[in-house]
Parts: sequence; C-alpha cells; structure tokens
Amino acid sequence: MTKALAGVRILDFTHVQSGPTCTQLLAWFGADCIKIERPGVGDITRGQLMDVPKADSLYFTMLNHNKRSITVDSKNKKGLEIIERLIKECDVLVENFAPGAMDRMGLTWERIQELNPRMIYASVKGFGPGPYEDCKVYENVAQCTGGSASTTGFRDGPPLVTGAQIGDSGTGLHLALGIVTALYQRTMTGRGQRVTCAMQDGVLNLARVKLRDQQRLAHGPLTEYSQHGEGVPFGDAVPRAGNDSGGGQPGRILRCKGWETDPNAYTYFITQAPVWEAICDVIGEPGWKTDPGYATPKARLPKLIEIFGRIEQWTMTKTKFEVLEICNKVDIPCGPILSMKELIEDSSLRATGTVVEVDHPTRGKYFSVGNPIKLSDSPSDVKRSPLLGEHTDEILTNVLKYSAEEVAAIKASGATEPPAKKQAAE
Ligand code: CAO
Repeated sequence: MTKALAGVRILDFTHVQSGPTCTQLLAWFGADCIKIERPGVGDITRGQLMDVPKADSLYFTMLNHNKRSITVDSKNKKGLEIIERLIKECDVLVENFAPGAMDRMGLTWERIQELNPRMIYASVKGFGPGPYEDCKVYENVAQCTGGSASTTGFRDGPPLVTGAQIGDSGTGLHLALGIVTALYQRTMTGRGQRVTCAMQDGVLNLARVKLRDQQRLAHGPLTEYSQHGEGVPFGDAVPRAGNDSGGGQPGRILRCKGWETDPNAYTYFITQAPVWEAICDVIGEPGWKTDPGYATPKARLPKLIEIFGRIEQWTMTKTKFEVLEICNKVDIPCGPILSMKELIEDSSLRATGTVVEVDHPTRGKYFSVGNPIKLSDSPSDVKRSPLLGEHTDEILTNVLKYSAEEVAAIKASGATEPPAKKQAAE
C-alpha cells in the first residue's frame, strides 16, 4: 500500500526532541527521512540517559524511527557541498538548532531558495521574533514561558511543569502540520516557503483555555474554579487550579481502593450536570437529586468540597477500574489514573500499534509509542532508528549519485568521518 507521504524527501537536520518528533511523524506517513548527524558524535541524545552500555539510548531510538542516518561535517568544505546537494534533492529541510546556527553554516533562507526554490524550510526555535529570540530553549523553559507552568499545580504551591512534553513534542507536532500544509500549498504555487514554530507559541496554543480565563477574570470570578467555592478571592492573573477541569465542569482526582499503597489508585471524576442524578444514585445519595441545595449546578458550586468528599467515600470502596465500569454504564465521565507500567502492558494499545515492540541490533527489544495518528490508507509500520551514519554510503551513492571514486575522495576529505579517522586519512 502506498504511504500518504511517499515520494516526499526530508532533509532532517534536527536533534534532541522537538525536531526529531516532527520528522519521525512525517517518516511514519511514508516520507524518506534523511537525518544528517555530526561524524563520530551524532544527535546528542544517542548518548543521553543510556541504559544499555554502548547502545543508542531509548531517548534517541524512540524519537528517530523510520529514518536513515548520514554523517556529514557541515563545517568541512566538502561536507557543506554534500548538504547543498541534498538540499537540491529534498522537498523539506527541518532543523531545530540554536538561533543563527544554520546561517553560520552558510545555509541562509536566501541560499536555500537559490539552491531549491521548491524547498520547504521548517524550524523550531524557543521564541519568535522579539526580546528573547536569541535564547536557547529546552522543554521546561517553554512550559514556563508559554503559560503552562503558571497555571499548573495547586494554588498554595509553586508553579509546576507537566510530564507530557508539550514544549518539545507539542511543538514538533505543530511544525509537522505546518510542513504538510506548505507541501499542499506547493502543489498549487510550485514554491517552497519558510515554516517556523516557536516553542513558547506552541505551549501557549495548548494553554489556550487559560488565556480564555485570563480575560473572563475581568468580568468576575471564575466560578467553576474550586477556589471560588472555597471563598478564596482571585488575583489579577489566572491561578493554578489543581485538578479542576478546564472545560467548566467540576472535576477532581479522587482516591480509589488501594490508594494507601498504590500511588496511582486514583480516578478522575466529573460531576457533569446532565448525569447528576445518576451520580446521586451511584454514590447512594438519592435525596440530592431533588434537594434544592444540591439539585442545580449553581447550588452545588459552593459545596464542591463536601460533594467530592462524599463521592470519594464511594470511590474509595472500589478499584479505579470498578469505578470506570460502574460509571461508564450510566455515562458518568471518569478515567482511571493509568501508570506507565499499565500503559506499556495494555493489550488494546498494543493491538492498535500505539504501543509497539521494536528490535534493535545493539540494544535488543524495547517498547515505543507508535504513530498515534491512524490513517486508513497509510498504515504506519515502526522501523528501528538508524545507527550513526548507517546509510552514509547508500545516500552518497544512490541519492546524490556520487561515483565510487568521488565517495572515496569524500571519505578522505574527512567530510563524513569522525576526527580520529579524519586524521588517519590526512
Ligand atoms: N557538523 C558540524 N557542526 C554541526 C553539525 C554537523 N553535522 N550539526 C550541528 N553542528 C553545530 C552547529 O553548526 C552549531 O555550531 P555553532 O554554534 O558553532 O554555529 C552547533 O552544532 C549547534 O548546536 P546548538 O547550539 O543548536 O546546540 P546546543 O546543544 O548548544 O543547544 C538547544 C541545544 C536545543 C538548546 C538549541 O539547539 C536550541 O535552542 N534549539 C531550538 C529550540 C529547540 O528545538 N529546543 C528543543 C530542544 S529539545 O529539549
């Protein structure tokens, strides 16, 4: 079966997490993704958080499936020539170096357009144009500067970052959408274009409901926030809302059976108005269905601590899965807090390919998250990440059409070899 992006060739000049997430998605959709790495070193994540000696880390392998790897020194004259030739052969160039790094290599947008006017040149940076544009940025910096951290956590505690990598992987996802949109526009204009996504912007986009609440504050208190019911006044900025739901329905994380020993024996529970009567029946408070002090959402708002306390008395008598089963039957929205251990063992996630087992020549078998986006006509098969420079010869010969003599000359120039081999060649 043909893949959705078959025929699209990507020059993947990305490293760490944000850029590689983007190109991995495109590779899963069938793009030929050629990752350029520094000879002998490669993407820094190959050696970060290593668990198996001398094997590429899970950090690297889980972000670089379905790609080919070529090692090229961009600061070597011959190396730059190879990269420029690759630019002519590719449809998309993706990079997430520090601001200015590509220009310092001589690969300005003007030069790239000169080499290939159809090129889509996509970048992740920490910030867009403005006072912070020169900053290097990592995940948690983006979470903090994009409005996520100030609105995450409990009111009486410090700002919190989340475990989901919304700065890196979230921005990679935004960038991937920008790239396919630009590819679509190119089918009509014939021209490439610049695609940029700043991590701060990506996080703010995901924290959009909090920017909504910032403006609602000017018109009065945020009544669905727990602090309103607790009589705590609001300041001039959106506060941290604990585990309140962002959609306006009161919601909390509640203890379930076994919570004393299992840190994940919890459920999320939402007291959505249309199912209030079902909730009353399930928890054994049928009187609350008609009692004017509890029957309407407005009447319940100041009593949420008491109400969730009563619901928790009930959830603590059931496991999180029993809570789900009972509530699901009567459409009460709730969700068990699933640990990574439970997710990796979940048979339905394995069946859909969202969790996949991959074999790797130096590290052996491991689990990864597969493509979360399912296309009916373009299934994703997850192939292991490339070893450093595994496809250098293949790309020089088959993509760039260098002759055997030229490949030998390239190797002797040190353009594709690590420094030790370079010296030996000199
Ligand atoms: N051959 C030779 N040199 C190479 C090379 C190659 N194949 N590939 C990269 N380099 C060089 C670049 O030329 C550049 O050198 P100069 O600074 O001398 O111009 C350098 O490597 C690029 O490194 P960097 O500054 O991007 O890397 P860093 O580790 O110092 O910073 C990061 C990392 C992520 C903070 C920075 O790249 C960044 O801010 N990127 C944009 C935002 C981003 O994507 N952040 C997410 C990171 S994931 O948490």
